[in-house]
Amino acid sequence: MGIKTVYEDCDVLVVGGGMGGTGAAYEARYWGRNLKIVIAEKANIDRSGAVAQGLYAINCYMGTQWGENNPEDHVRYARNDLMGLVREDLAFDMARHVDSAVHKFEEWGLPFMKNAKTGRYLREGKWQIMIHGESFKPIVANAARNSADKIYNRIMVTHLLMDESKGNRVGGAVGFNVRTGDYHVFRAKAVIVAAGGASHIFKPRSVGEGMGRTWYAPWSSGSAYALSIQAGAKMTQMENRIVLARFKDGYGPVGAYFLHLKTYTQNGYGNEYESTWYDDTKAMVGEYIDHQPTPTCLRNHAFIQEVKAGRGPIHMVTKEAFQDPHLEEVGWENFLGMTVSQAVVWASQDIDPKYINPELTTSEPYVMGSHATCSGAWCSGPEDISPDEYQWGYNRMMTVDGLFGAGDAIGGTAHAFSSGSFTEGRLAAKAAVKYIRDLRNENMEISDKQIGDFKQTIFQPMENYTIGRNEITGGTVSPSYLLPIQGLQRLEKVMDEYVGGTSVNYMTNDKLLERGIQLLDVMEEDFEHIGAEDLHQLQRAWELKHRLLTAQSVAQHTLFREETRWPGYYYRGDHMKLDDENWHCLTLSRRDPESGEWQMEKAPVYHIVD
Ligand code: SFD
Ligand code: AMP
Repeated sequence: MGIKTVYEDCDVLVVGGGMGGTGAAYEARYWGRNLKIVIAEKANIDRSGAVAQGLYAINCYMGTQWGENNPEDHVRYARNDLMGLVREDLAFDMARHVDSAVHKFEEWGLPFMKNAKTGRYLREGKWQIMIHGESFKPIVANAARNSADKIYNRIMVTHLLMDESKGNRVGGAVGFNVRTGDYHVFRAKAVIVAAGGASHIFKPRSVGEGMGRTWYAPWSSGSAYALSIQAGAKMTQMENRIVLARFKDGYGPVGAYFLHLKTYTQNGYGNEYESTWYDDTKAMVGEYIDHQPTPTCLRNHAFIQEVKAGRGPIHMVTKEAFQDPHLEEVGWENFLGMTVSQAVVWASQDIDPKYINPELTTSEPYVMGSHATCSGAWCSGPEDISPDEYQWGYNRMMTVDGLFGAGDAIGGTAHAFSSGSFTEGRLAAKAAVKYIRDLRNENMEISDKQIGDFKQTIFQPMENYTIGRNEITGGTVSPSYLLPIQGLQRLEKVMDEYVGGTSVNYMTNDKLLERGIQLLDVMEEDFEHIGAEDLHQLQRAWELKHRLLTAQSVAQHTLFREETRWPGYYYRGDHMKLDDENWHCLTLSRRDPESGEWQMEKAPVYHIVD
C-alpha cells in the first residue's frame, strides 16, 4: 500500500485531548519532567470533545476552603444518585483533589461568576458553580500544549498496540491522520485513554437533518470503551446508560434552570406530577425514593410515566423566572455558551421562554462514566483507601498493564463532570509516571507484523469502497459494501428496539436482549464490509466500529443484571424491581480479544464512606 507510516516513540501517550486528556498531559509533565509526553487527538484539542462549545457551569466543586462540602459528602451524593452503586474509593479520590483543579482553571483565565456578598464562587446548586465558560476548552488545551512534547491533532486512534514480550501489557496505539491519510504508530511505555463517552449508540430523538443535535457531542464515538475492550480490559457498569431530561429538540441541559433559575416542571394540563408517582416508584425501588435529592433516574421515571399516562407534554415553567431581566439573561446565555442549538431552536420555533413555557423531553440513552452514570473500564484505585479487590497496581490503571484511563473512560465514578474528568486525568498521569519509572529500562516488543496487520485493517474500508463502487452506476446502495451512515442507522435501530431506547419507552427483557445481541453479532460481520469513500468517511467507519463494540458491551451487561436498578434509565420487563439482595453489586465484563466471547461476573460494592 502506498501509505506513509509515521512513527513516534514516547513515554506517556495520551489518547484524546478532552478534559481528561488535557489534565493528564498537564500532570504528566509535573511528575515526569524528563519524560516524553505525547497527545493523539482525532480533532483539534482547542475545540474537541464534549466541552467543544463551552460550558456554563462546573458541576463538581467541593468548596472545602470555605467549609461548603467535604469529599465524603460528595461520595454520599453520588452513591445516592446511582441507587447505591459507585466505586467509592475512586469517587473519594477524585473529590479530594477536584478543588485544586478548579483553582487552576481560574489561574489560567477562566472567568468565574462570584457571589457579590461573600466573594466566593457563585453556586448554581450544592455542587455546581457558574462560569462564563465559552472558552473553557481552549484554556485547558493551552495548559496541555505548554506541557506536552508534541500534540498530534487530527489523528483518529483505532487500536492499542500490545507488548508481545508480556501477555497483558500495552505498548502504544495506532491510527491515521484524517487529513493526510498517513498511518501513525505511537510506541509508548504507558497509555492514558481519555477518548470520551458515546452518543449515537441508540437511535436519537432528533433524526434526519437534526441528527447532529444530540445532547452529548455527536462526535463522542465510544472510542474510550472500544479501545480498552479490544485490548482485553475489563469493563464495569456498562448497563448503566444515561437518559436525561432535556429541552425538546435542542437538548439544552436543565441543571442551571432547575437549580439557579428555580424553574419547575408541570404536565400538559398545568399540574405538578412528580409526587403522584411516589407510590408507584416506591413499589419498584423501596426506600430509595425517599432519598434526598431524588436520584436522577427516579425523576426521569415520573416524567416517562406521566407522558405514558397521556398527560404530556411536560413543560418547564420559565415564564415566572424570565420576568427578572437578570435571570432571563442567564437563561439565554446558559445556552449560547454551551448548547447553541437550543437557543437557535427556540428562535426558529417562536419560543420566547418569557412568554411560553418550553417543552422538555427525555433523551435517548448515552454511555459515559463522567456524568450521572458509571459506565467504563474497571480500574485499580488509590493505595491508601481502596480495598484489596479494587487495588492491583497503580491508581486508574485498567486490568491491562500500563493502560490507564480518565473521565468517561473510567467506570464507577459518576458525577465527575468536566472538573472531575480533568482531575482524573491528573491522577492517572501521576500513576502512569510512577509506572514508567518502575519499569526502568525494561524492553518492549512490538513486531512489524503487529504494526503491519493494523495498517491493513485500518484502511480496508477504503479498499472495500474502491472495488465495490464499480458495481453500481449511481446512488448509495451497494451489494458489496455498507456506508458508515447506513451502518450507524442499523446499529441505532437495533439498540433502540431491543436494548431499551426511546421508541420502546426504555423497556427491554431477556428475550429482547438475546435477540439484540445476535443481531449485533451479525452486524460485526457485516461491518467488515464497510465502505469508505474518503478519509472523512474512514473516520466515520472507525467511529462506527467503536460504537458497535460499546453497544455490544452495553447489551451484554444489561442482560447480565437481572433487575431494574435504575427505573428511568431502563427497565427489565422480566425483572421490574430493584433487587438489593442479589444485585447490590457491580457488574464486570471481559471480551476475549481472540475469541470475541464475553465473560460476565459480579464484583462487590464496598461502602467506604458511612
Ligand atoms: O449541563 C479521540 N458536561 C458538563 N460538565 C460540567 O462540569 N458542567 C456542565 O454544565 C456539563 N454539562 C454538559 C457536559 C457535556 C455536554 C456535551 C453538554 C453539557 C452539552 C460533561 C463534561 O463535558 C464531561 O464530563 C467531560 O468533558 C468528560 O471528559 P472526557 O475527557 O472523558 O471526554 P471529552 O472531554 O469528550 O474528551 C474526549 C476527547 O477524545 C477525543 N477522541 N481522539 C483520538 N482518537 C479517537 N478515537 C478519539 N475519540 C475521541 C475527542 O475528540 C475529545 O477531544 S451539563 O449537561 O451537565
Ligand atoms: P444537567 O444540566 O441536567 O446536566 O445537570 C447539571 C447538574 O445539575 C448535575 O449535577 C445534575 O445532577 C444537577 N441537576 C439537574 N437537575 C436537577 C434537579 N432537578 N435536582 C437536583 N439536581 C439537578
